[in-house]
Amino acid sequence: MPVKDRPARPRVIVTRRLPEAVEARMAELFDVRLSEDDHPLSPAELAAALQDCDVFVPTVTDRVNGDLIRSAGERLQLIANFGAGTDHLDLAAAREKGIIVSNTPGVLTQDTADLVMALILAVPRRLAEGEKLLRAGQWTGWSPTGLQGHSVTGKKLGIFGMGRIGRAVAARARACGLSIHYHNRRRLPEGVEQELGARYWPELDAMLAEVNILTINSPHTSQTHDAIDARRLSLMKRDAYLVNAARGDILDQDALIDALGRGVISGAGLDVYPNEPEIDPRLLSLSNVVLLPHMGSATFEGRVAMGDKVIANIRAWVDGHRPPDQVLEGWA
Ligand code: 8YV
Repeated sequence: MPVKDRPARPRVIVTRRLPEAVEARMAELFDVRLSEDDHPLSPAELAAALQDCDVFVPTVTDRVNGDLIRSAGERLQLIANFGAGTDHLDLAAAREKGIIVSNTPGVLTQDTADLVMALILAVPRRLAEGEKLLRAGQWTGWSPTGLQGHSVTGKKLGIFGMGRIGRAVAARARACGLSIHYHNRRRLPEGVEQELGARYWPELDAMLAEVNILTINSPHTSQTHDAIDARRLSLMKRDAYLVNAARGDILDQDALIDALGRGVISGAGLDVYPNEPEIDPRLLSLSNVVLLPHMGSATFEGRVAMGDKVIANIRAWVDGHRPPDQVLEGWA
C-alpha cells in the first residue's frame, strides 16, 4: 500500500458534541469540523463525512460498516474513535483499506466499574423499585417485611471478561464482601489472581451454575456475540442476578426477557442494549430489572480524558508515529 502524506493540520470530522475544552483544543490543533447540534449521523451523512476528512472521530452511535469504509474518500487515513469499544466499526474493512483505527481505553475503566458496582448493589437490593414506590407516593412507612432483597455480602460474583473493567469491578466487589470468580479467554497471572482473590473458571458454563451474580465485562466480538443465551441463562441459579454494562449484543435480549419473566433468574441490571437507543417494551414492564441509558462512562472527568486520548492519538499519527491506542483487529 503506498505511503500517504500525513497533513500537519489534518481535516478532522467529529460526529457528536464533545466537552467544550476538548473541542476548543481540537480547533487549535486541527482543521476540525465539529457537530453543531449533536444529532447522530444518518448513514448518508456518515458516507458524506467519510469522503471529506483525513481523520474521522466517531462514537458508539455511528455504525461505520464495511460498505461505508470501502466507499470512504482516499484521504481518510485514521479513525480515532471516541470510546473504548469498537464493535460499531468494521475493523477488517479498515485494515484492508489501510485505515488506522484507535480508541480510548483505560480512562473510562474506573467510572464504568463504579456503575457496574452500583448495579450489582441496586438489583439485589431493589433500589429502583424502592425509589419508584416513594416517588409514586405509595410508601406507607417502614415495615419489617417491606422491599426485602438479597444480601450481597458473602455471595459469589462471576465476571465474564476480566480485562481492565472486569478487574476494577473485582476490586470493588471484594470490598463489598463478594467472592470473585471469572471466565476470560486468558487466565490472569497468579499474582493478579491472588491480589483480587479471584478464581478462574476455564469453562463459562461451569461458572454460571455456581455464581449468585453475573457481570458481563467483555468486549463484543464475533466470539462473544450472544454468548449469554437461553441455554446459558438456564444454567444459572433461580435466585441469581445478571448485570450488563458492556454491550447489548453479548446477551441474547429475547432470552433474557423470557428468563426474567419465567423466573429462570431473579433480576437484571442493564446499561446497554442491542440497537440502542431502542428499548424493548417488555423490559419496561418487568419490575425486576434496573434499566440505565448507556451511561457507564458518563462523567465530566472521564469524557474529557477520552477526548484527550483522541487528541493524543491524532497528534501521534500526524507526527508520523503509531497512535498509542491503535486497535489491532482480533484484539478488540
Ligand atoms: C462510551 C462505551 O461512552 O467506550 C465505550 O466503549 O461503551 C461508552 O462508555 C461510548 O462508547 C462512546 O463512544
